[in-house]
Amino acid sequence: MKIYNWQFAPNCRRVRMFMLEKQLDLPALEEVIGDGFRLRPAYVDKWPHAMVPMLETDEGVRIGEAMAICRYLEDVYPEPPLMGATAVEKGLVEMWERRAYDEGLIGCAEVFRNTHPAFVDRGLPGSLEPVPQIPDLVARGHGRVRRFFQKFEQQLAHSHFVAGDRFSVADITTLCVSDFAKFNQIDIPTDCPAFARWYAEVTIRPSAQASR
Ligand SMILES: N[C@@H](CCC(=O)N[C@@H](CS)C(=O)NCC(=O)O)C(=O)O
Repeated sequence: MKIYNWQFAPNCRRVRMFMLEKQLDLPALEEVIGDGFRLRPAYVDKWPHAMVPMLETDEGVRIGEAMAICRYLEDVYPEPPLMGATAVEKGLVEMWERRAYDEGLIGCAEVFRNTHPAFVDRGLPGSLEPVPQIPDLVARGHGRVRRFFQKFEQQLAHSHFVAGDRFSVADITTLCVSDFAKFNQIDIPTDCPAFARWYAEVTIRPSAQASR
């Protein structure tokens, strides 16, 4: 098994942290970022979706999309379950993971991709043609991330982990969002004490440290 990786990228970290929580040794990681934070042409030729992460099985099957990769790994390595053990848990984990991604990670990506000078013509990932930055999306991204923190604060005020009593992939995505927000100079808001309690606990997990 091999994973095509960009060490900085939050979506790649989601997969690395997932594997580390499963106590799996990370497989071969091929770093596919070249000059100017651009994917190497050889990788784009191989994977025209032009995004990471991508997992390649020993049989040569290629799976993109972080959660699709995690789903595959969960089936092959079921213990410990990170996507829910019961039907209800599975539904709740998927709901919270999706919210963390849509509302948190995409909000941060709006800020990052529409401000960083290396992404001037790369407002969206995965496009082989230029996509200009849109400055108005920066304020929209900030609003999205603010609402993400507020929503997750309400959840974490009465739930130990994001999707309930058990650590799950929803916590992994939420941690990756939190650190991506920090990279964009967006801290956990001071009126989110439950989120800060959760972050302090999850960020010291060995998987969180080793996946950085
Ligand atoms: N929906 C995809 C998103 C993947 C994605 O956006 N990957 C970014 C890195 S975090 C990427 O490949 N960027 C390449 C680029 O900017 O050229 C997933 O969940 O895996």
